[in-house]
Amino acid sequence: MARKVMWVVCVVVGAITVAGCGASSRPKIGVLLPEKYNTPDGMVLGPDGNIYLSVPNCNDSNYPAKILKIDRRDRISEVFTPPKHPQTGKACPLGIDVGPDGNLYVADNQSMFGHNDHKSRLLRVNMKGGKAVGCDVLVTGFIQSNAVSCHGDSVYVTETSLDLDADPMPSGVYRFRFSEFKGKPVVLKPDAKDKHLLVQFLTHNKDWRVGANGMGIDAEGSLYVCNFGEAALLKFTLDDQGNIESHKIVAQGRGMKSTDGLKIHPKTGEIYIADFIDNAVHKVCPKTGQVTTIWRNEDNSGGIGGLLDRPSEVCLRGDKIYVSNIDLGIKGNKYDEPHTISVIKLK
Ligand SMILES: [Ca+2]
Ligand SMILES: [Ca+2]
Repeated sequence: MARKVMWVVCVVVGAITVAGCGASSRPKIGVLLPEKYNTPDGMVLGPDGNIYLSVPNCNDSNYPAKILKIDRRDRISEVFTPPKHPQTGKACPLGIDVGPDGNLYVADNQSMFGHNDHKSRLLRVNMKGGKAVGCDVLVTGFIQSNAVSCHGDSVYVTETSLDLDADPMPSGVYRFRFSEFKGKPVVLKPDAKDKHLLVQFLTHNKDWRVGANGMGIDAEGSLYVCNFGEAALLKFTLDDQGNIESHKIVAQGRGMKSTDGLKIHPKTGEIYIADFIDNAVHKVCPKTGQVTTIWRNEDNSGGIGGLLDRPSEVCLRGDKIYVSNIDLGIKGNKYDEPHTISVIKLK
């Protein structure tokens, strides 16, 4: 049944900003990546205690994209080589999550290789006994599939642009029931007309035309989504039928210049966000919208010594925040060595 897509225009809840970088928050290199894993991005903590890491290698695609794991001692090993798109010859894994079936659900964002013509996909890497045993294409037809979150009977995928020519630019979140993934892939209708589109919203930033990005779902089932170009964190609640019930901007700006990948702390509910533009990691209180900047450093740090170098994703494990430095060579940043996952101690 066709769903009425909810358009959202939000009002910011009251909030104050606390910016500050305590010396003890200084990041270190958690994982030093070799050249063959030159572009780290999406991460998720698996139930086995390993962090699963997407490595799209879009900075130097002489090396194939990989899914790696980072074990409890921060050692890396290969899990899977995602299949190349049959038309583009590239795979570009970004957002990743572990489904209730133990498989990895991975966005394959072809726009990172310049393909903005509905070629992006959602993949499922089938896992057995901790090893990848195959891969299925679940959904095709995204322009820029990005973050992936599994919750309940569904998988949610952010679409970073629904119309690259529109200004302001719409983006949104698609939802698919796991029960739909039988046989052939789901093929999305273009022009934001597909029934799986759950919600859409706008990005006005003309310099950074980047919309829905990082995403997470809290214990109550509320959906948190980053609107990158608006430097905003949005919250949506869903009713029993899975329709959008309420929406608000939890925080916008207030020390954040962009909102990229996010993770929700499983105990405190606080939301950790990678700020790609500002080489920063922030913590947002979901109740008050207070933004605490945990770390920020200047551009062109290179990533030396663990400094942030265009961070795109965070992941929480134990008392550490892991930060992927995607290091895209755009808008003032040079793609350079070292290639790193930074680690910041949680206070
Ligand atoms: Ca750099
Ligand atoms: Ca670097």
